Amino acid sequence: MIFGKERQKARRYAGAVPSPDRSRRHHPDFNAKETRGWKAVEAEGRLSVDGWRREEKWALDMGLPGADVLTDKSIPTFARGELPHFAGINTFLKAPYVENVRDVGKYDAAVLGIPFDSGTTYRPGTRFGPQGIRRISALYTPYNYELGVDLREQMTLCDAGDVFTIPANLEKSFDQITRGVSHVFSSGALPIMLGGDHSIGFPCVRGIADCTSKRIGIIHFDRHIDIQEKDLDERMHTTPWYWATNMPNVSATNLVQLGIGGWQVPRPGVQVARERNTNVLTIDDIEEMGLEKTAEVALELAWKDADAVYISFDVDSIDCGFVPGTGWPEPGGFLPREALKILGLVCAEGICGLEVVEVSPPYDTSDITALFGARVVVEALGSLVAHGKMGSHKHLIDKPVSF
Ligand SMILES: [Mn+2]
Repeated sequence: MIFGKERQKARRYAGAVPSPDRSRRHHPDFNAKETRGWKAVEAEGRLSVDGWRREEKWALDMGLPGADVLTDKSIPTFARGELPHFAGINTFLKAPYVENVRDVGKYDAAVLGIPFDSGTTYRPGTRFGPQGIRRISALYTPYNYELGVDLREQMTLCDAGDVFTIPANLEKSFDQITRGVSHVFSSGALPIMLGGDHSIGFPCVRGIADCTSKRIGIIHFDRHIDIQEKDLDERMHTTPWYWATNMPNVSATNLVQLGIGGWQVPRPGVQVARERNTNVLTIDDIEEMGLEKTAEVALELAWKDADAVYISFDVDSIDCGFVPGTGWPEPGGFLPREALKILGLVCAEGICGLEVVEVSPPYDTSDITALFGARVVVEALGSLVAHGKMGSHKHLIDKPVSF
């Protein structure tokens, strides 16, 4: 440690003054406190590169070796795998497309699109959500710096494609969605759903709840309460939790609703939340409590006498300045980094499924809403991997379905 005048002097020559023990430090303050930034640099060195090398080898095999003039001999003639980010046929994160959906259980997690917007009560367009999220997910590498995880090295992910929804019929679509989610969940792969409007919350949770006798809690990020019985005479995107919490193993007292508030919360939904005793935290509650405490409280309530937790992430929980491409934009929600922080913390305990809903590419600007949707998925996967919880849902499957 250096103090007083010596420290001042060292500061002036920061960058030129090697630290006593760690010569790569750029600033003497790094010696006093190990920064997360540096810890992450070190953590990368402990990650395997085997999956990456395997992918390069596969790419050369599938895409033919590149032209002789190239010095990088890992580049194929036809783009295969991660690179270049602007090329290729997009699945989510360029994960393998599982054409035969019976093979989905060979993977730790499976992304499935639910292109459905017939439950919208204002702006439509979320039927293009899965395509929008997949396309912009090509920006991402499978590696996260702060977490020190590499999904390609530490888990297997596939893209099962989209559920065949029926645009003119909510009920037929719900049954199709439940069947698709049940199939994936029963296979052992963790189901990750790309919506779609929020009406899919009910059939998605039902798809999991049908395959288990265990009890499921829900952590719900939203500006809207989404628990009225009907809207416009149908089970629209304002209603999923009314129907989900009617199921015997999905209790409303394990429903934790984060970020609810503003001028778009229908009173019929508030009445049901009160009757059923759900757990609602506003943005002000969360700000006062802090992000860590919020996650702690959410976990405590969602897991109380429950065996698993499902995450439902509505992108409109974020301040509408960050998510223009959504069905019911509302100012005053989360900052993106706040919601991502809470999401990572709650996923650290393990989840039985995740949905990201209400991404509407036709209303989006520069793909930023779709990008945030993709980020929600990778953030959840990263947290599961970092905390050793990938696969923790498998013990729940005691009533698997087969079609
Ligand atoms: Mn919403």
